[in-house]
Parts: sequence; structure tokens; C-alpha cells
Amino acid sequence: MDGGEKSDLICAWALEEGFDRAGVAVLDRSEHEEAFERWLERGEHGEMSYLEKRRDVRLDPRLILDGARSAVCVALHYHPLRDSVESEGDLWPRVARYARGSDYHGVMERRLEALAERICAAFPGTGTRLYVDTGPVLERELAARAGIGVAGKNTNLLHPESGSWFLLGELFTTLELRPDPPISDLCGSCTRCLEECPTGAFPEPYRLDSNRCISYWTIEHRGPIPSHVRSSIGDWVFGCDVCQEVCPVNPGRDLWPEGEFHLPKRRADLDLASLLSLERERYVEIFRGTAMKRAKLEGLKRNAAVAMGNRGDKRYLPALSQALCDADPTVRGHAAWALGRIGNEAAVEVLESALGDEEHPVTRGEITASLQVLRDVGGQKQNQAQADLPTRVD
Ligand code: B12
Repeated sequence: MDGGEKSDLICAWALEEGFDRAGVAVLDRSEHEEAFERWLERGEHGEMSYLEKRRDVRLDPRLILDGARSAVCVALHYHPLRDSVESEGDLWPRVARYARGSDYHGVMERRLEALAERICAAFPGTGTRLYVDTGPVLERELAARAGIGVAGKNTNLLHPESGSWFLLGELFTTLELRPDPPISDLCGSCTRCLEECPTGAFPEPYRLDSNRCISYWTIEHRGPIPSHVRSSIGDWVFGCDVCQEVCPVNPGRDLWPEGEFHLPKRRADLDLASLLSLERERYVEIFRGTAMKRAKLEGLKRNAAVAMGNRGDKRYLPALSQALCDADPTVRGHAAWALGRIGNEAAVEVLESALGDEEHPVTRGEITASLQVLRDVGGQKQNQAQADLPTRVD
């Protein structure tokens, strides 16, 4: 069997294992080495220091496995556009679509393992190594080489039929396979993603500054979110899809009505207020096997508080007041911040009483700042009320 026949066979197997697309890339050094190095130098990876590690391998995928020659790149569609999500609760529309159902890592790894077994059974002695997301691999560049998609200006890989609503994984092999042809540019002169990113996270096409990306702050960042960043996050609770939602290449219809990425009933009922008060035991129970666990319980609660503060809806006041007693100081601090954004006199009372009990210096600072804001607003209102009083004319 020649390389071409092997490629066809293996890609057909990949589809049988449940992937939506598969292609082959011949391994070679990255063509975007300089762009990647400059991205790191500028610190545009934020605190994701793992991206600085194993740089030799990341930039040269031939080092991944002894004798590695080609990679079978796979794509799995997500995008439950019209499931119950859009109508249920106030939380789920603000969770990135890829994360609403099962964790894609496990789903894709199991399928890649099955593919590797079939390859090794058919071609004994073949070396394989698989990765989904977490390996030292520039997955988008590799998948672009395999014709799985082409880089968009928002840095996501795009395909003419499925847009960017797909996830990537790859199986490195020692087999010599025939590469697939790359896809040509799909962006043309369009710059909608760059213009509509709520935080202006794209300094130029094909470059994302993580320090300005909502996805980075809500998923990757641990601890307090700097106060100047909070208001720009809007009400996203986990990830962000804006640069994909505005992309005209992305289909506006639901291509994949069933599947692992749909929100299951046991989570659909959760709204922002119940997320903010979630007990650890229940969190483990309902978030087991999801990508949202990456943010951890404290991170999800922190993000819920920020989203509430930015929505400014007074109905959130009881949940936020209660969160001032949360076990985690960051959650308490972000709840205090949100109360400062939407609070009233009752919130001042709650914050004052919380300040009396609060020992964590950072959280004390958050409470004090919010009290200041509310008193200033109260003061302004009072001044306004005084100014509106009828003046004596006698
Ligand atoms: C770190 C990371 C992030 C970071 C940084 C994102 C970034 N743009 O780099 C944060 C947390 C912000 C993030 C967010 C998201 N991520 Co992410 N992330 C990764 C991860 C782990 C590494 C990416 C990386 O190496 N970045 C470094 C930059 C420099 O590399 P790059 O973006 O791959 O860029 C390459 C090309 O743009 C190319 N290039 C550079 N200049 C130019 C110029 C031209 C003209 C061309 C053609 C190409 C080109 O060279 C670069 C290096 O090879 C990958 C998995 C992996 N191992 O690759 C997933 C991955 C990229 N993420 C993914 C997803 C789904 C997301 C989100 C959509 C999730 C969400 N909804 O919130 C957002 C999208 C935000 C965005 N617009 O990128 C998918 C993307 C699938 C796809 N269709 O593209 C991946 C591949 C995970 C997976 N296994 O499926 N992510």
C-alpha cells in the first residue's frame, strides 16, 4: 500500500471513529516561528507560562516522537446553536459553546486512541502519539497544513462549511503518508472580528493579545481579575464566542443538532445566582466531565459575580450579598465589586457589616472601594435631591 492509499484509509477510519474531518500533514518546522516568538516576547500569552516551555518541540513537531513523519489531524464539530440553551436561564447563553456539554478532551482522546489501535494493528511497528489541546503543539498551524481549515484573522481555523465551530486533535505517526492540500484564504478584506471584539483583543489580523481576551480572563486566569478589566468582560461567564459569532464564514444555522456538546438537563437549570452559591459537592456532581472545570469552582463564582455586576440587575442583590460570606476571598471581593456597581442603601449596610468581619486585606480593599462608590453615588443623589428642593422665596 503506498502513502496515498494509507492516507485515504486512515482518514476514512478517523471519520468512522466519529470525527467530522481528517487530513494529513507532513511534519516540518513551523512557518510562523518568528510570529510565535514575538508573541511570547510581547507577553501576549499572559500568565500561560506553559506556552514558553518545550519551545523546541512546539516549533518543530518532528521532535514529538522518534521517527515522526506525519500527523493525522482531526476536527470535531460543536455548535449547538439552537438547543434549549438560548431560552433557558441567564447563564448559559454566556458560556462559550464548546464548553456547554461534555469535555472535548476526553471525547477526542478516546477516538484518537481507537484510531491509533487500528493503525498499529494494520501497520505493525508504527509509532504513534496523540494530543488534544494540551501538548506542545501549534495545533492550528499543523491542522492548516493538513487542509482541515485555514487561519482566520481572529486566529481561529476556518473551514468553508463549518466556519470555526470545531475542535482540533492530532495523531503523530512514524508512517509516511501523503499530505492533504491546504485550503485558501477565507477572510478576504473582511475585518468584522477585529472590529467587534468587545475588548479590542486583536492588535492586528492573525494576532491575539490574551491580556485583552475575555476567554483568557474567564478561563485561564486565577485569582482576582484586575478591576480595570472587569467591566469589559460584560456578562461572559466562561470563554467568549464574539469573534466567531460575527464571522460571516460561520454558518448561522445549526449543522449539528445532536451530540456531546449540548447542554444536558442537569446543568440547564443553573442560573447565575445559583452558580454563585453553588456548594462544592454539587459543583463536582454537575460539572464532572466538562471543560468548565478548568476555571474551578472559585473561578466560575468569581466570573458569575462579575457578570452580575456588569448586568446591573438589582434582582442579583440578594445572591451577591450572600456571596460576601463565601469561603473564597476572591469570590467575596468580586461580589463586593458587583454590589458597588448595582447596589443601593441596603447594599451599603451589607457591605459595612461584611467589612467588620473581613480579615483578608485584598477583600477589605474591595469592600472599602465599593462602599466609597456607593456613598459617592448616594451623596450625589442627595445633592441632586437637595438641589431639586424648592428654594425659599420669602
Ligand atoms: C493558549 C490557547 C488559547 C489562549 C490564546 C489564544 C491564541 N489565539 O493564541 C486563549 C485562552 C485566549 C484561547 C482562547 C480560545 N481558544 Co484556545 N487554545 C490555546 C492553545 C492551547 C494554544 C494556542 C497557541 O499556541 N497560541 C499561540 C499563537 C501565536 O498561536 P496560534 O493562535 O495557534 O497562531 C498560529 C497561527 O495564527 C499562525 N499565524 C501567525 N501569524 C499568521 C499570519 C497569517 C497570515 C497566517 C495565515 C497564520 C498566522 O501561526 C501561529 C503559530 O503557529 C490551543 C491548543 C494548541 N495546543 O494549539 C487552543 C485552541 C487554539 N483554542 C481553541 C478554542 C476553541 C478557543 C476559543 C474559541 C474558546 C472560547 N470560545 O473561548 C477561544 C478563541 C480565542 C481566539 N480568537 O483565539 C481551539 C481552536 C479551534 C479552531 N477552530 O481554531 C484550539 C486549537 C484547541 C483545540 N484543541 O481545539 N486559547
